[in-house]
Order: sequence, then C-alpha cells, then structure tokens
Amino acid sequence: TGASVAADIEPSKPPVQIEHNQLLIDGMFVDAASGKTFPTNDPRTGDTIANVAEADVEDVNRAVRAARKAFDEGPWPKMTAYERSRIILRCADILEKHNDEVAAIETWDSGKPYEQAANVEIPMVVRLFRYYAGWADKIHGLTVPADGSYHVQTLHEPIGVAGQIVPWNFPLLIFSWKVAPALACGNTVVMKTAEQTPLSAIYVSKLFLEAGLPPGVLNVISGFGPTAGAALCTHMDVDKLAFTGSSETGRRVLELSARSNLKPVTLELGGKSPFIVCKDADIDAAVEAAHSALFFNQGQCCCAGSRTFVHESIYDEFVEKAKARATKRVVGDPFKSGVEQGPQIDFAQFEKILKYIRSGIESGATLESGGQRVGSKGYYIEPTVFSNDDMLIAKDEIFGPVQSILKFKDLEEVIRRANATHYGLAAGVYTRNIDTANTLMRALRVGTVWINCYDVFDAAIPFGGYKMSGQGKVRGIYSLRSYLQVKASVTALKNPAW
Ligand code: TXE
Repeated sequence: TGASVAADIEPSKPPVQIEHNQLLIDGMFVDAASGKTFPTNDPRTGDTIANVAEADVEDVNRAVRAARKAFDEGPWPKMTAYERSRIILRCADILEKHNDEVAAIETWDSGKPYEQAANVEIPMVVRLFRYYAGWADKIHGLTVPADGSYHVQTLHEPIGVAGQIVPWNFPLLIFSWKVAPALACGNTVVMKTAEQTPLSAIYVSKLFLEAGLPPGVLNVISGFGPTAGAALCTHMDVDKLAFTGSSETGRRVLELSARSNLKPVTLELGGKSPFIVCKDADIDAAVEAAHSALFFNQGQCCCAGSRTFVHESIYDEFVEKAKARATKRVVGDPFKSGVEQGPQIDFAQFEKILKYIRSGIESGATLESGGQRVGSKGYYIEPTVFSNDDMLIAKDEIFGPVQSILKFKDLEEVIRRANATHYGLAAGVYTRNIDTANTLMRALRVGTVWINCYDVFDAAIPFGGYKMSGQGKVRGIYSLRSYLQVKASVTALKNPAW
C-alpha cells in the first residue's frame, strides 16, 4: 500500500506575502468592530499563516448597510448595463494579471496543488467574470400578448442585496460563481468567506476596487458560520441568499431565512455521485477518469465521483488498475511541480476521513491501497481504494481521498443503486454504447451527467443538484434567474384600436 510520497514532506516557502487581512466594507478595509481576529492555517503544517479580522453581527450590519446604500442610491443598479459590464471586464483583466499571486495565496490557504490553482482554477474565475460581464447588457424582459386593452411587459430587475456564503474547497472559484452573476444583474453583495480560507477573496476584492468597482457593491467579510454567517442569513435587509456547503448547514440557512424575511435561497450542497463503468467502456480511460473524479482536489469536491460502480465482467481488472493508479498518485507539498495531491484542509476534515477509513475496514470492505496518514506533519492522507464495499463509506459524503469500487450486474440494478441516495448532484458514465449512455443519462436523478468525461466545468454549463444536493443552479444562463426579479407592468390603452 501507500502512494508515491516522501516519508516526511518539508514545506517549501510560499512565493507570496500576505498583506491583506481585514474586512472590505463600503470600499474600505477595516478591522472587525470587536477588534477580534482569528488565525487561518497552512494545511501543510497546521501553522498560522495570518490572523484575519473576525466579523460578527455588527460587521454584518455595517456591510449590509453599505450594500443596501450602493443598491438603493446607486451607482450600481442605476448605471447603464454596458458600464457595469465594462467594470466587470476590468475586474477580470486585473485578476488575470495577478493570476500567479492569487493562485499562490489559494494554495497556501487551502493546500491544493499550485499548478491546479494557477493553470485551471484562477483562469476559470477570470473566464467566469468575463462570461457574466457579457450577460450584463443582454438581460431584458418580454412584451406579453394579454387579453383586453392593455400593454403588458415584464421587467427583469435585480433583487437587491445578495448575501453569499462559500466553503473552503474552491474558495475563489465558488466566490466567482456567486459574485459574477449577482453583479452582472445589478445586485450588490455581502460575501462571507469560509473560516479556513479567507485570504484569496480579500486579496481579489482589493484588485476589484482598483479596477473601478464602486464602494459598497462588493463587501467581503471573514468570520465563522454560527456568528457572521447566521447574521447574514437572518438579516432583514438581505434580499437573497446563496450558499455552498454541507447539506446540514444548507438546511440551517433555509431555516434562518424562513425565520426572518423569507429571502429566496439557492443552495449548492453535498453529493455522493455515482461513476458508472459499463462492460463496453474503454477501461484504461475509465480508470483514469474515475481516479481523477474522486481524487481531484484531495477528494474535496461536492461532485466527487465517490461511488465507482463497475460491471462485474471487468471488475477485477478495473480494481487492479485503479489500485495501481492510486499507488502512483504523487502526494506532497502542493507548491512543488508535479504534485497531484496536497494536504486535506484542516484537522477536523483529516480526522473525519481517517475515521471513515477505519469504519470501512471494520465493516468488512477490502482495503486495496492506502489508508494511512502521510508523514507526521500537516493533514496529508494516502490515496485510498476500497473494493467490495457497500457500507457506510459508500453512503456518506467523506470528502477525502477515498475511492469505493462497487460491483454491478446489469443496467437496471445500477440505476436503482445509483439513485438510492438523498443526494443528486452529478454522475459519470463510461460506455461505448450510445443506447446505454442515453438510458443512464435520462434515468439518473442528478443535476449533471458526464458521459465519457468527468468534471468538465465551464462558465456556460449550469451546475446544481437534484434532491438534497441543492436548489437552483450556478453558472450559465440559469444562474441569472436567481439574481433577477420579474416585474409585470400592465398599462391600460387609451385607444385600443392602436
Ligand atoms: O461545512 P459548512 P464544513 C461538506 C463536506 C464536509 C462537510 C463539513 O462533507 O466534510 O460539509 O464542512 C458557513 N449559518 N462540504 O463544516 O458548515 C461556514 O462558515 C450560516 C461540502 O466546512 O457547510 C462556511 O462559510 N453559515 C461542500 C460555509 O458555511 C454557516 C463544501 C460552509 O461550511 C453556518 C464544504 C450557519 N449556521 C463542505 N454554519 C460542497 N458542497 O462543496 C456554517 N456556515
């Protein structure tokens, strides 16, 4: 067992300095009203990178006031859509210029491979802002042919102040999924970052101010869920909430909305996504895709392909190859070139994952490879593969580098088992048969089906869960819907003949 790792991973010095650690409220960087700070840690060592301002109710109130003012008095929703579009494009341009620094901050704070942050994630954030900048001046309503002597039209208007709460697995990417469509539609934003990863959003919000984003339009606060997060959810002046995180906290966010002003809520929650390998699949391609579907980002993906279903006729060969691939996975300091897997985000996640691994072993699943921590420092875990398991580890969201490979006999059975979960975020299908692909694509109750590919993310492709994986969509045209109100305007006609 074991991955290709150095026994102890010496952390390299990150190629960036942390200069910003405050809250952005009304275009100014300020300390928390209480003066409190909290440490954000380096997952490679557990050491503190920086102390950042800890927002609480009073800071949320200040941020919402600023966002409210920028919405009600302008300039944001009042300027022309074209001007808004140009400012958002300038934000994308300035971010692109600082790609490598932002990627380094992201890696330092989250433990994800620097090459992944610098070559994939930050460029995707830039692309996303450009995509939504393009929408800003293409949002318009309809004229409606109603009965009677009336002129009827619909106006698509921004909702107002959007409260947004993001997790730590893709700190800036998920920030962009929420901030970009909200701004494009003319809303103003109060964004609460995850307590594990506050640094990249603070840095980027500074860049956005330089790009000309007016004060109050985007306010960024760092702090904890039950304090700052809950204050945002219950605020009577917040008009809309968007949340990404665990299903449990998503439920809490809905409750808090219900108890306050019934603000509409979009949720992007957890998953236990099936990855189905049919008997006629290209096995080597499927092994590689299933591997990366699960292990990408240290297994910390809401859409991780965490139940690998393989047809019985190719099961043994698949397991052997999946195990060989996992054993070759390069685990190490995420700043080092060629490293595929860094540490898990924090001690709590690290412990949770090791507990699930122990539970897999105890409940009789076959441990094919991995299963241990790596080194003695930080939160590194071996890429772990289980076979013959239909236990707890194949049901709960583990959110770590643990692949469960399950055996199936026929399509009907795999459809039933794939759908037998409260989650419904995504699915992968590997087959060379178009009919099999179509059957699975239509039968799976999930928000995204990837056929002979996985984790294809694009600014234009909508993403969001069925069932308890969420409500509403991020990205693409569908996300605009959750940031717009529809007003019907009915005017009586004086002279119906015309
Ligand atoms: O999530 P939380 P945690 C899953 C994954 C992981 C588990 C726990 O299985 O192991 O969730 O992670 C804020 N009111 N996912 O504890 O609590 C919090 O501050 C308002 C899946 O980190 O959901 C943070 O900003 N906000 C997931 C955000 O919610 C509250 C990504 C997410 O934290 C709050 C992350 C409250 N009462 C974890 N409590 C995905 N879908 O990708 C917390 N928060």
